[in-house]
Amino acid sequence: MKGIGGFYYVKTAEGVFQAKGRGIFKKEGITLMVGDVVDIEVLEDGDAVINSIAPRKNQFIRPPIANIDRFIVVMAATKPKPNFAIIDKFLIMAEMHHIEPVLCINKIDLVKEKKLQEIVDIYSGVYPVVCVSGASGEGVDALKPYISGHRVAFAGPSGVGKSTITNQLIPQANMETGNVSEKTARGKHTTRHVEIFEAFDDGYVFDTPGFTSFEILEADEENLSDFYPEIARMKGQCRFDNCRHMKEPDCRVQQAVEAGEIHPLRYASYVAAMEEIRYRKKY
Ligand SMILES: Nc1nc2c(ncn2[C@@H]2O[C@H](COP(=O)(O)OP(=O)(O)O)[C@@H](O)[C@H]2O)c(=O)[nH]1
Ligand SMILES: [Mg+2]
Ligand SMILES: [Zn+2]
Repeated sequence: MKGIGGFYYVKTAEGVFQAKGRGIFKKEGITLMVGDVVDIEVLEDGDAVINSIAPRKNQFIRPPIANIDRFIVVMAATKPKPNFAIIDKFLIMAEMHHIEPVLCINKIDLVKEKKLQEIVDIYSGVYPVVCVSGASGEGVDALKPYISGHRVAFAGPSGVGKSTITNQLIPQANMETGNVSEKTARGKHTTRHVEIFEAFDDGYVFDTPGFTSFEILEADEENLSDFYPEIARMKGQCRFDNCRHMKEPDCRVQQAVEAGEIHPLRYASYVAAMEEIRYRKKY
């Protein structure tokens, strides 16, 4: 549940135990992470020793957490203006780590219905989309089913309202909100630890400032399309087996864009990511 000062707090059916990792973990360079599923042995004094760590579904270094199974990718309808390239990178990151994403469009109080619908339309055929106002709390209940029974992390650019929404859903999380710049936030939180909160209905939410950035896109030319569900669906339907859906003839994906089956902005995001990968390879 939490790691602080060399101690780990392990939740069990019999309550929470304060535990230390076995010495061997350190020797072997194994770091325990919040989110880990572990075996413990309770000692006479009531403390415990962590004997083993179950294989992880996924793990992240920054923040250091393991076993996320859902991302709530938050964007703002405006303020800041949507950056679709960045949103799509969070979605790609989710796909790569076998994390189910939900897209949450926040600050709906600041835009007209039509403008909101335009954003929803980009993603609605691909991912669940939930529209909320973290400020007023409108719509946030619709996120609850995506948290129940899951290990959830919020992801998205800074300033979009991740902390505000978390506080609406889990008041005890008490996240800092507002214009805390990265730097002051870090200065204030030099002793800040990572923690996971019990939400409701066996749901857990990682208390992190949120994934605001991502590791460099780890995708490559061959697998990029696997991380766009609407493109992945068309696998094997192009003329060439190794079609990258860029300028190849008889490409099912390019046809789908023209026919309006794939949203042009999502395709543009795919093309931009592919170009980034190719550029990286060259230099
Ligand atoms: N108008 C409006 N402002 C919001 C909403 N949600 C959050 N904010 C404001 O947006 C700013 C950034 O929110 P915060 O939760 O700190 O964003 P984070 O960086 O993603 O955690 C704060 O000033 C919030 O008060 C919303 O639904 N509507
Ligand atoms: Mg925040
Ligand atoms: Zn193709």
